[in-house]
This record gives sequence, C-alpha cells and structure tokens, in this order.
Amino acid sequence: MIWNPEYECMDRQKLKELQLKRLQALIRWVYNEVPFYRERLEEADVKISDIKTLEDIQKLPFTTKDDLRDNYPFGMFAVPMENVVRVHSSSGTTGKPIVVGYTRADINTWSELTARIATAGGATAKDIAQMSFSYGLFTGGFGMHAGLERIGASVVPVSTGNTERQIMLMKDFGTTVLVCTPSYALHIAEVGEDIGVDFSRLPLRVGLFGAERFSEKMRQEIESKLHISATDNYGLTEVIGPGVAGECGHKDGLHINEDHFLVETIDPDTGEQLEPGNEGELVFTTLTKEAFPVIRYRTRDLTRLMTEPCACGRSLVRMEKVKGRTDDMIIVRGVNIWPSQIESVLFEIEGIEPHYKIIVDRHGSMDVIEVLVEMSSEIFPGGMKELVAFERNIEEKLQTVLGIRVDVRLVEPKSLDRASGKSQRVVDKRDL
Ligand code: DLL
Repeated sequence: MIWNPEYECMDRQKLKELQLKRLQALIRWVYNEVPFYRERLEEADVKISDIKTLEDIQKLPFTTKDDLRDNYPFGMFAVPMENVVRVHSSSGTTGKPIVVGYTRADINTWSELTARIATAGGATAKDIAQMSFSYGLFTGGFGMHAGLERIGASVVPVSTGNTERQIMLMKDFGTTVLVCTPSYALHIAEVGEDIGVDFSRLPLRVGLFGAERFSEKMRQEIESKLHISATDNYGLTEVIGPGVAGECGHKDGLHINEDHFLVETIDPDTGEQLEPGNEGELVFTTLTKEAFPVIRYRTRDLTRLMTEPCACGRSLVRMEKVKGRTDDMIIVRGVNIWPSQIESVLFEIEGIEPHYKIIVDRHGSMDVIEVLVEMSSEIFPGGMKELVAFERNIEEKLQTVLGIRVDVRLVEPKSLDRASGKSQRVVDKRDL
C-alpha cells in the first residue's frame, strides 16, 4: 500500500524538477526571512540566482547543531510567532535544547509524511494503533499520532511507561499496530513473557519502530517475540521529526521523502559530497517547511544512499539503516570503536540477551572498556568455570573485531535498565 503514489512513485526527472523549483523558493525565503541564513549566504558569496541546478546546492554552506543551538530558542524561525502553531525540541540531555517551530501548513505536511511512513509499514484505517512514544517536546508521539490519525487508524495515545498496563490495554483493545522505539518494543515483549502473555494469540500484527538504531538482529528478535512485521523509520527534530524516511514491506532500506527533503551524503571530515552508495554523513535540506527550514543540515548520522529501484514501486531513494553517529564513536587508546560493532558481535552469540551496556572508564592513565552483557535465563550447568570461559570467548570475539581488548562481564538476566524511549548503551565516565 502506498499512501501518496503521485509523489512517492513520481518519475525521477519530474521529481528533480520539483526539487529544484522548491529549493530555489526556499533559498529566496530564508534569505529574506532568517538573518542567520542571509549572513551565511553573503559570507559564502552565493546569490539566489546562482542556484540553477540541484548540484549547485554544494555552493551553499552547511548548518550545524551548534548553529541551531546558538540561535536558541527562536532565532532560526522564518515566520513571526503568531504564525507558529507548535513548538518541539530535541531530546539532548546536556546544554540548551534545539527548538523548532511549525506553521499550520508544516503540521499538515508532517502528518502527510507520517501517514506515508505508517502506510509503508503496513498500517491501514482498520487498525487500532497503540502509540507508545512519549508525547511532549519529543516529536515521536505527536508526529506519528497525526499520521496514523490521517490514514484513519484508531489511535490509542498511551504514551510511554507502565508496561504491564500497556500490555493490558493491548489485549483488551485488540491493538493491531504498536508504535514506539525498538528497545521499548523488546521490553514490552519481555514483560509480556514474564506475565505469561502469548503474543501469538493477540491481534497485534504490525510494529512501526524508530527514533534509535535498529539492527537486523533486533528486528528478528522483536518480530519473533511479538509475532509481528516490524519496520524501521527515521527522522530528526531539526528536519521535522518522524516522517523523513521509512521502510516499506521489503524492509531493504528506508525511503526518503525526497519531495520534501533534499538528501546528500558527505565525507564527515572534508564535507565533500559523496556519490550514492558510499557511506557518509546524512545532510538534509528541507524543501517545503515554512517555520523552520534548514539548509544542508549535518545530521551526524552515518549511512549509505541506495538509488536502485525498489520492488514496491516507490521511486524515492532509500537510505540503509543508520549505522551510527559521527559523535557515537568511542576513541580508546587511539582506536576508533563504534557501539554497532560491539552490538553485532554480541548478537551473534547464543545464550545472551540483546541487552548490554558499554562502560568506558579511565584507570590511571589507561582507558578501559567494560561491556556488561545480560545472560538469558538458562543457568550455566557447568557453574562458574563455564561462565568465565563464556566471558573469555566473547572477549576474544570482540578483540578480533575491535582490535583492542575489552573486559566482558555477564550480568543477571533483566538487571540492566530498560528505557521506555531511546536506550542509552554507552556510559563514558572519562569526562566526569
Ligand atoms: O527521534 C524523531 C523520530 C521519532 C524518528 C519517532 C522516528 C520515530 P530526535 O529525538 O531529534 O528525533 O532524534 C534524532 O535519533 O539524528 C538519529 O541519530 C536517531 N534516529 C532517529 N530515528 C532513527 C532510526 C527523533 N530509525 C536522532 N535509526 C537522529 C537510527 C535514528 N537512528
């Protein structure tokens, strides 16, 4: 099912023409309405008339998280506050958040885009959709809510937390679609198992998961535990929230809503634009947003663009699942380590749960990494000796992939904290 075939399956040449027209209008708009962008364009000596093709976007300067932060709270808004009908903000835990605004037209665009995501993931008007993202400054709750309502689903705005109650409502209401972070979906599955719920007997059939990294292994785990079809969707507050990209039923890359967002991948070190197919940092330019347009916004998310056509019929370019963030990288004793590398090793090993925590610390002048890994509930029949051998085995596997030694400690089943929103896997104590 495709929510808006006119745009989602648009001829690529026509799409490019539409993008260029929208880009030119956007540059004019921000030049006139946002002093920050006017200064940037003048500094870079770019005139509106210099943007003649989509490639000319490379003449424009990037916008970074710091630029947005420096203009806290409303300095980047391109319309007067009387035209702003909603404000959201990013989920950063340190410093001032990034604040974004929406006009009435932006809210309408947003629900169109999340309607596409919900439809691509398999939701329809007949569904009962349990919204288990939090509602608030975070864009997940309100964003996905509006799209599901737009397609006509019966939306149940439960928000996050109180997992047993979530499961009770799921049973009593006959929930068919679950919407939350993948880690919370897994937690719901675990709690359900503990209280004896057989998910295969519930009408639940579709999961729309996003807002954090969602590996293939995690998908398999969730799909088999909840007996659903789970898709990944991606977005970020600065660009709009959820609705930027989402998987279709083929689950092979996330279709980017290119009629509203111009996407590039760049080399994060040099800023050079990359050819599709190469891994780089995602950069977005909003093409239709009124209150909070961004030009070449550096997301810090790393992935690859896929231009091959998709069997679903959408002509929109796809991005691979996000691999990590440029600021996720842990540098330990000069070695670059990605949490996703550690995760992929752990997920290959039988007998452990997909719950782990990476603790980075400094002992004297030496940086050390300890990985806490939850065991599944089967007890080691061979006792301590077997357990220690199991730990050493994981350490060796990690050392092969990472190139340095890390300590592994198995911990009791269900002893690591569970998040109802985005999970926090890395604790870096070195800066404290
Ligand atoms: O997480 C928006 C969202 C809500 C997307 C609900 C999907 C569903 P922020 O809180 O601003 O916005 O966080 C944005 O989260 O730059 C990525 O690093 C990460 N992220 C979001 N979706 C995914 C995903 C929302 N599907 C930041 N896979 C982004 C991996 C994701 N990372």
